[in-house]
Amino acid sequence: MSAPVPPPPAGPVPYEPALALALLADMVRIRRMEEKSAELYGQGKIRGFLHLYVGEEAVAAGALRALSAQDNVVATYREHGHALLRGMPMNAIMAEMYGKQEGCSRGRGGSMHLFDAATRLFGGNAIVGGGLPIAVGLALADRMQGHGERVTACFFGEGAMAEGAFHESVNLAALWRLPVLFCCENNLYAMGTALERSESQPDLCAKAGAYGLRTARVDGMDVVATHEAARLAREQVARGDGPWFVEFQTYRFRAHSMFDPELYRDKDEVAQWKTRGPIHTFTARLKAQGLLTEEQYLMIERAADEEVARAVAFAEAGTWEPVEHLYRDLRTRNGGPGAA
Ligand SMILES: Cc1ncc(C[n+]2csc(CCOP(=O)(O)OP(=O)(O)O)c2C)c(N)n1
Ligand SMILES: [Mg+2]
Repeated sequence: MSAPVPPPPAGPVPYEPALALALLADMVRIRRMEEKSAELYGQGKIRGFLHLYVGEEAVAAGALRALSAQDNVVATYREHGHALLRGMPMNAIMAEMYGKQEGCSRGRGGSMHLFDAATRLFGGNAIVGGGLPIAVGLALADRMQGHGERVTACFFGEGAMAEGAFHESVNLAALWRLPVLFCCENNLYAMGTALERSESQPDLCAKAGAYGLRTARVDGMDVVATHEAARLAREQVARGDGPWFVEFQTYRFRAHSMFDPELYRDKDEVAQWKTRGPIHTFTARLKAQGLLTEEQYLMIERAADEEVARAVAFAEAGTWEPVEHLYRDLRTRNGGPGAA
């Protein structure tokens, strides 16, 4: 029951070479880190859950480059790319995925719980829709504390829009005109459930618009489109005009997680979407315009591979948290630290 796949993104890239190459490098860094993560998972080095973003890189790359360093970011369990582009060192991400104490959450969270107060990344969240009320709370706190210019960008899958948390969150955000940029990563599936099997209103902008949010729908495989949409929406949110909802229409090229036989979609559909891949289509456009040479592309890839190799070495050399730390961070009933 799959819908026709649109043609690949094309056309001139309206950017100076520096921005164009930075967007490309952002996507390549995510792709290479995640391809390595999949390999490490196969070797049993990374365990637990692992949800890859392969195919969706143009969303994080375009949107995050539209934010200021002071903005808040809230993401899902498919958040390695968001963490990386937000500025979390790849070493800390890889060590966290290994479960080593040098990871950003001391190895206690793993892949789904990347968190970094320094770069204002408020997770990573294993709960579908769990980030939405957190984003609204952050935006409300900013309003109350007088951080008028700050925007909270909240990334979530289209599957979260069938959750109660979505309705409660967008309702309050719209009612109180809070500075939230709702970024829906619509990859058409929530695990094995296609959008039209779970949504009575499959037009997601209409659904968000019903709460009074301003909305935009954009090709999530085209990093120019994602960047432009996010930039315009962020500007308006920062002006105090209330929340925006941007639907990024994207596709994941790999399984939902590492345990998914993918029985719910045709191989043909996946192959067709791969022709829309955000990295190779953007590369071809840049080359056609004379903004990128093959040599430059290879340098970007090599730099990403070297960064990945360093991160893996860092994680390998990392250490396990000692067992005496078992009660660290636990709170007792009276609110004090747990007995060690
Ligand atoms: C509250 C809740 N319900 C169910 C799950 C199990 N679950 C994990 S991922 C997922 C699919 C979510 O799909 P979507 O929001 O579209 O994000 P995507 O994985 O496609 O990026 C589900 C149902 C969960 N983690 N949390
Ligand atoms: Mg989805």
